[in-house]
Amino acid sequence: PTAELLTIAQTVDLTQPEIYQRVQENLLLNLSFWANIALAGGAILLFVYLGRDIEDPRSQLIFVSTLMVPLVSLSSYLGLASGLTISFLEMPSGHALAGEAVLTMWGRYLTWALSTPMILLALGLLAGSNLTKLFTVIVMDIGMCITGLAAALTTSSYGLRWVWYLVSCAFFVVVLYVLLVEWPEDADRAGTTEIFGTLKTLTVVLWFGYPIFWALGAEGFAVIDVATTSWGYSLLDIGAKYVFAFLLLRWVAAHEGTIGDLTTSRTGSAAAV
Ligand code: RET
Repeated sequence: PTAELLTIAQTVDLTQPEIYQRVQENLLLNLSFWANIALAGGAILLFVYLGRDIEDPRSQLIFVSTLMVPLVSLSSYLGLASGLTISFLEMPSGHALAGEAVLTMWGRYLTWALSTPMILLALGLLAGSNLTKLFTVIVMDIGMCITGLAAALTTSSYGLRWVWYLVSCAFFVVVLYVLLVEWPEDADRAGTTEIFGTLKTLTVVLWFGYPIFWALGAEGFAVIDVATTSWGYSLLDIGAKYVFAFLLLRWVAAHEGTIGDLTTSRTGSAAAV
């Protein structure tokens, strides 16, 4: 059978060993999981090394938060590689693959709810955000991931899959607003404009790729196959997590003082945490 057929089944009642077997047989898909597991392992070691001498508590918090990203990622991809967080779901009528059981990597959407808030916490601390904005951006982001999960798991109605998708997009708009409008002003005051600007652009551009892949992949219009979609997400992950984290941590390690000053000079900011 071709790689495409391995991601489509006659029945949704596949056991975990059967799902695992199919992942094993789809070399491209399996490779996208293990490449990311290896990358996460390497990143964890590198980040611990980069952060070894940081003493300022706020800078340490940025480090811990950023370190959580590869830790969550490793667990997320392990869930997929083992077949634990993959299901075959029968697509509702109206969908391009209606009536067929399609491999759905729902573990991705679940673990984004844990990894993306860490990225935003680190960015917000860098920008000198207050607690209100931090809270807002993080809960909206979790809302985006969970409703994205709901979109992927809904099998009762094709239309409702897209309703969930739109709800998720609405949460995403709030995240974008804070990133593009609120935090740049805070970063100006905090003296972190340049690095914040770079990371903001990287984040906004790459994060847009996720809803696009969702819409084009098997969850949405099914114009690209499951393995290609999976590689798409994996490549976006590399930029949105690892390039992001590396640039951030390298900067923080070199400018601990700038972050530390925020703690003492700006009362009422998230420095309180
Ligand atoms: C979904 C589908 C529904 C609409 C929207 C989405 C956005 C997802 C995003 C994910 C970002 C993930 C990252 C992971 C790194 O660990 C859920 C795909 C708006 C923006 C950065």
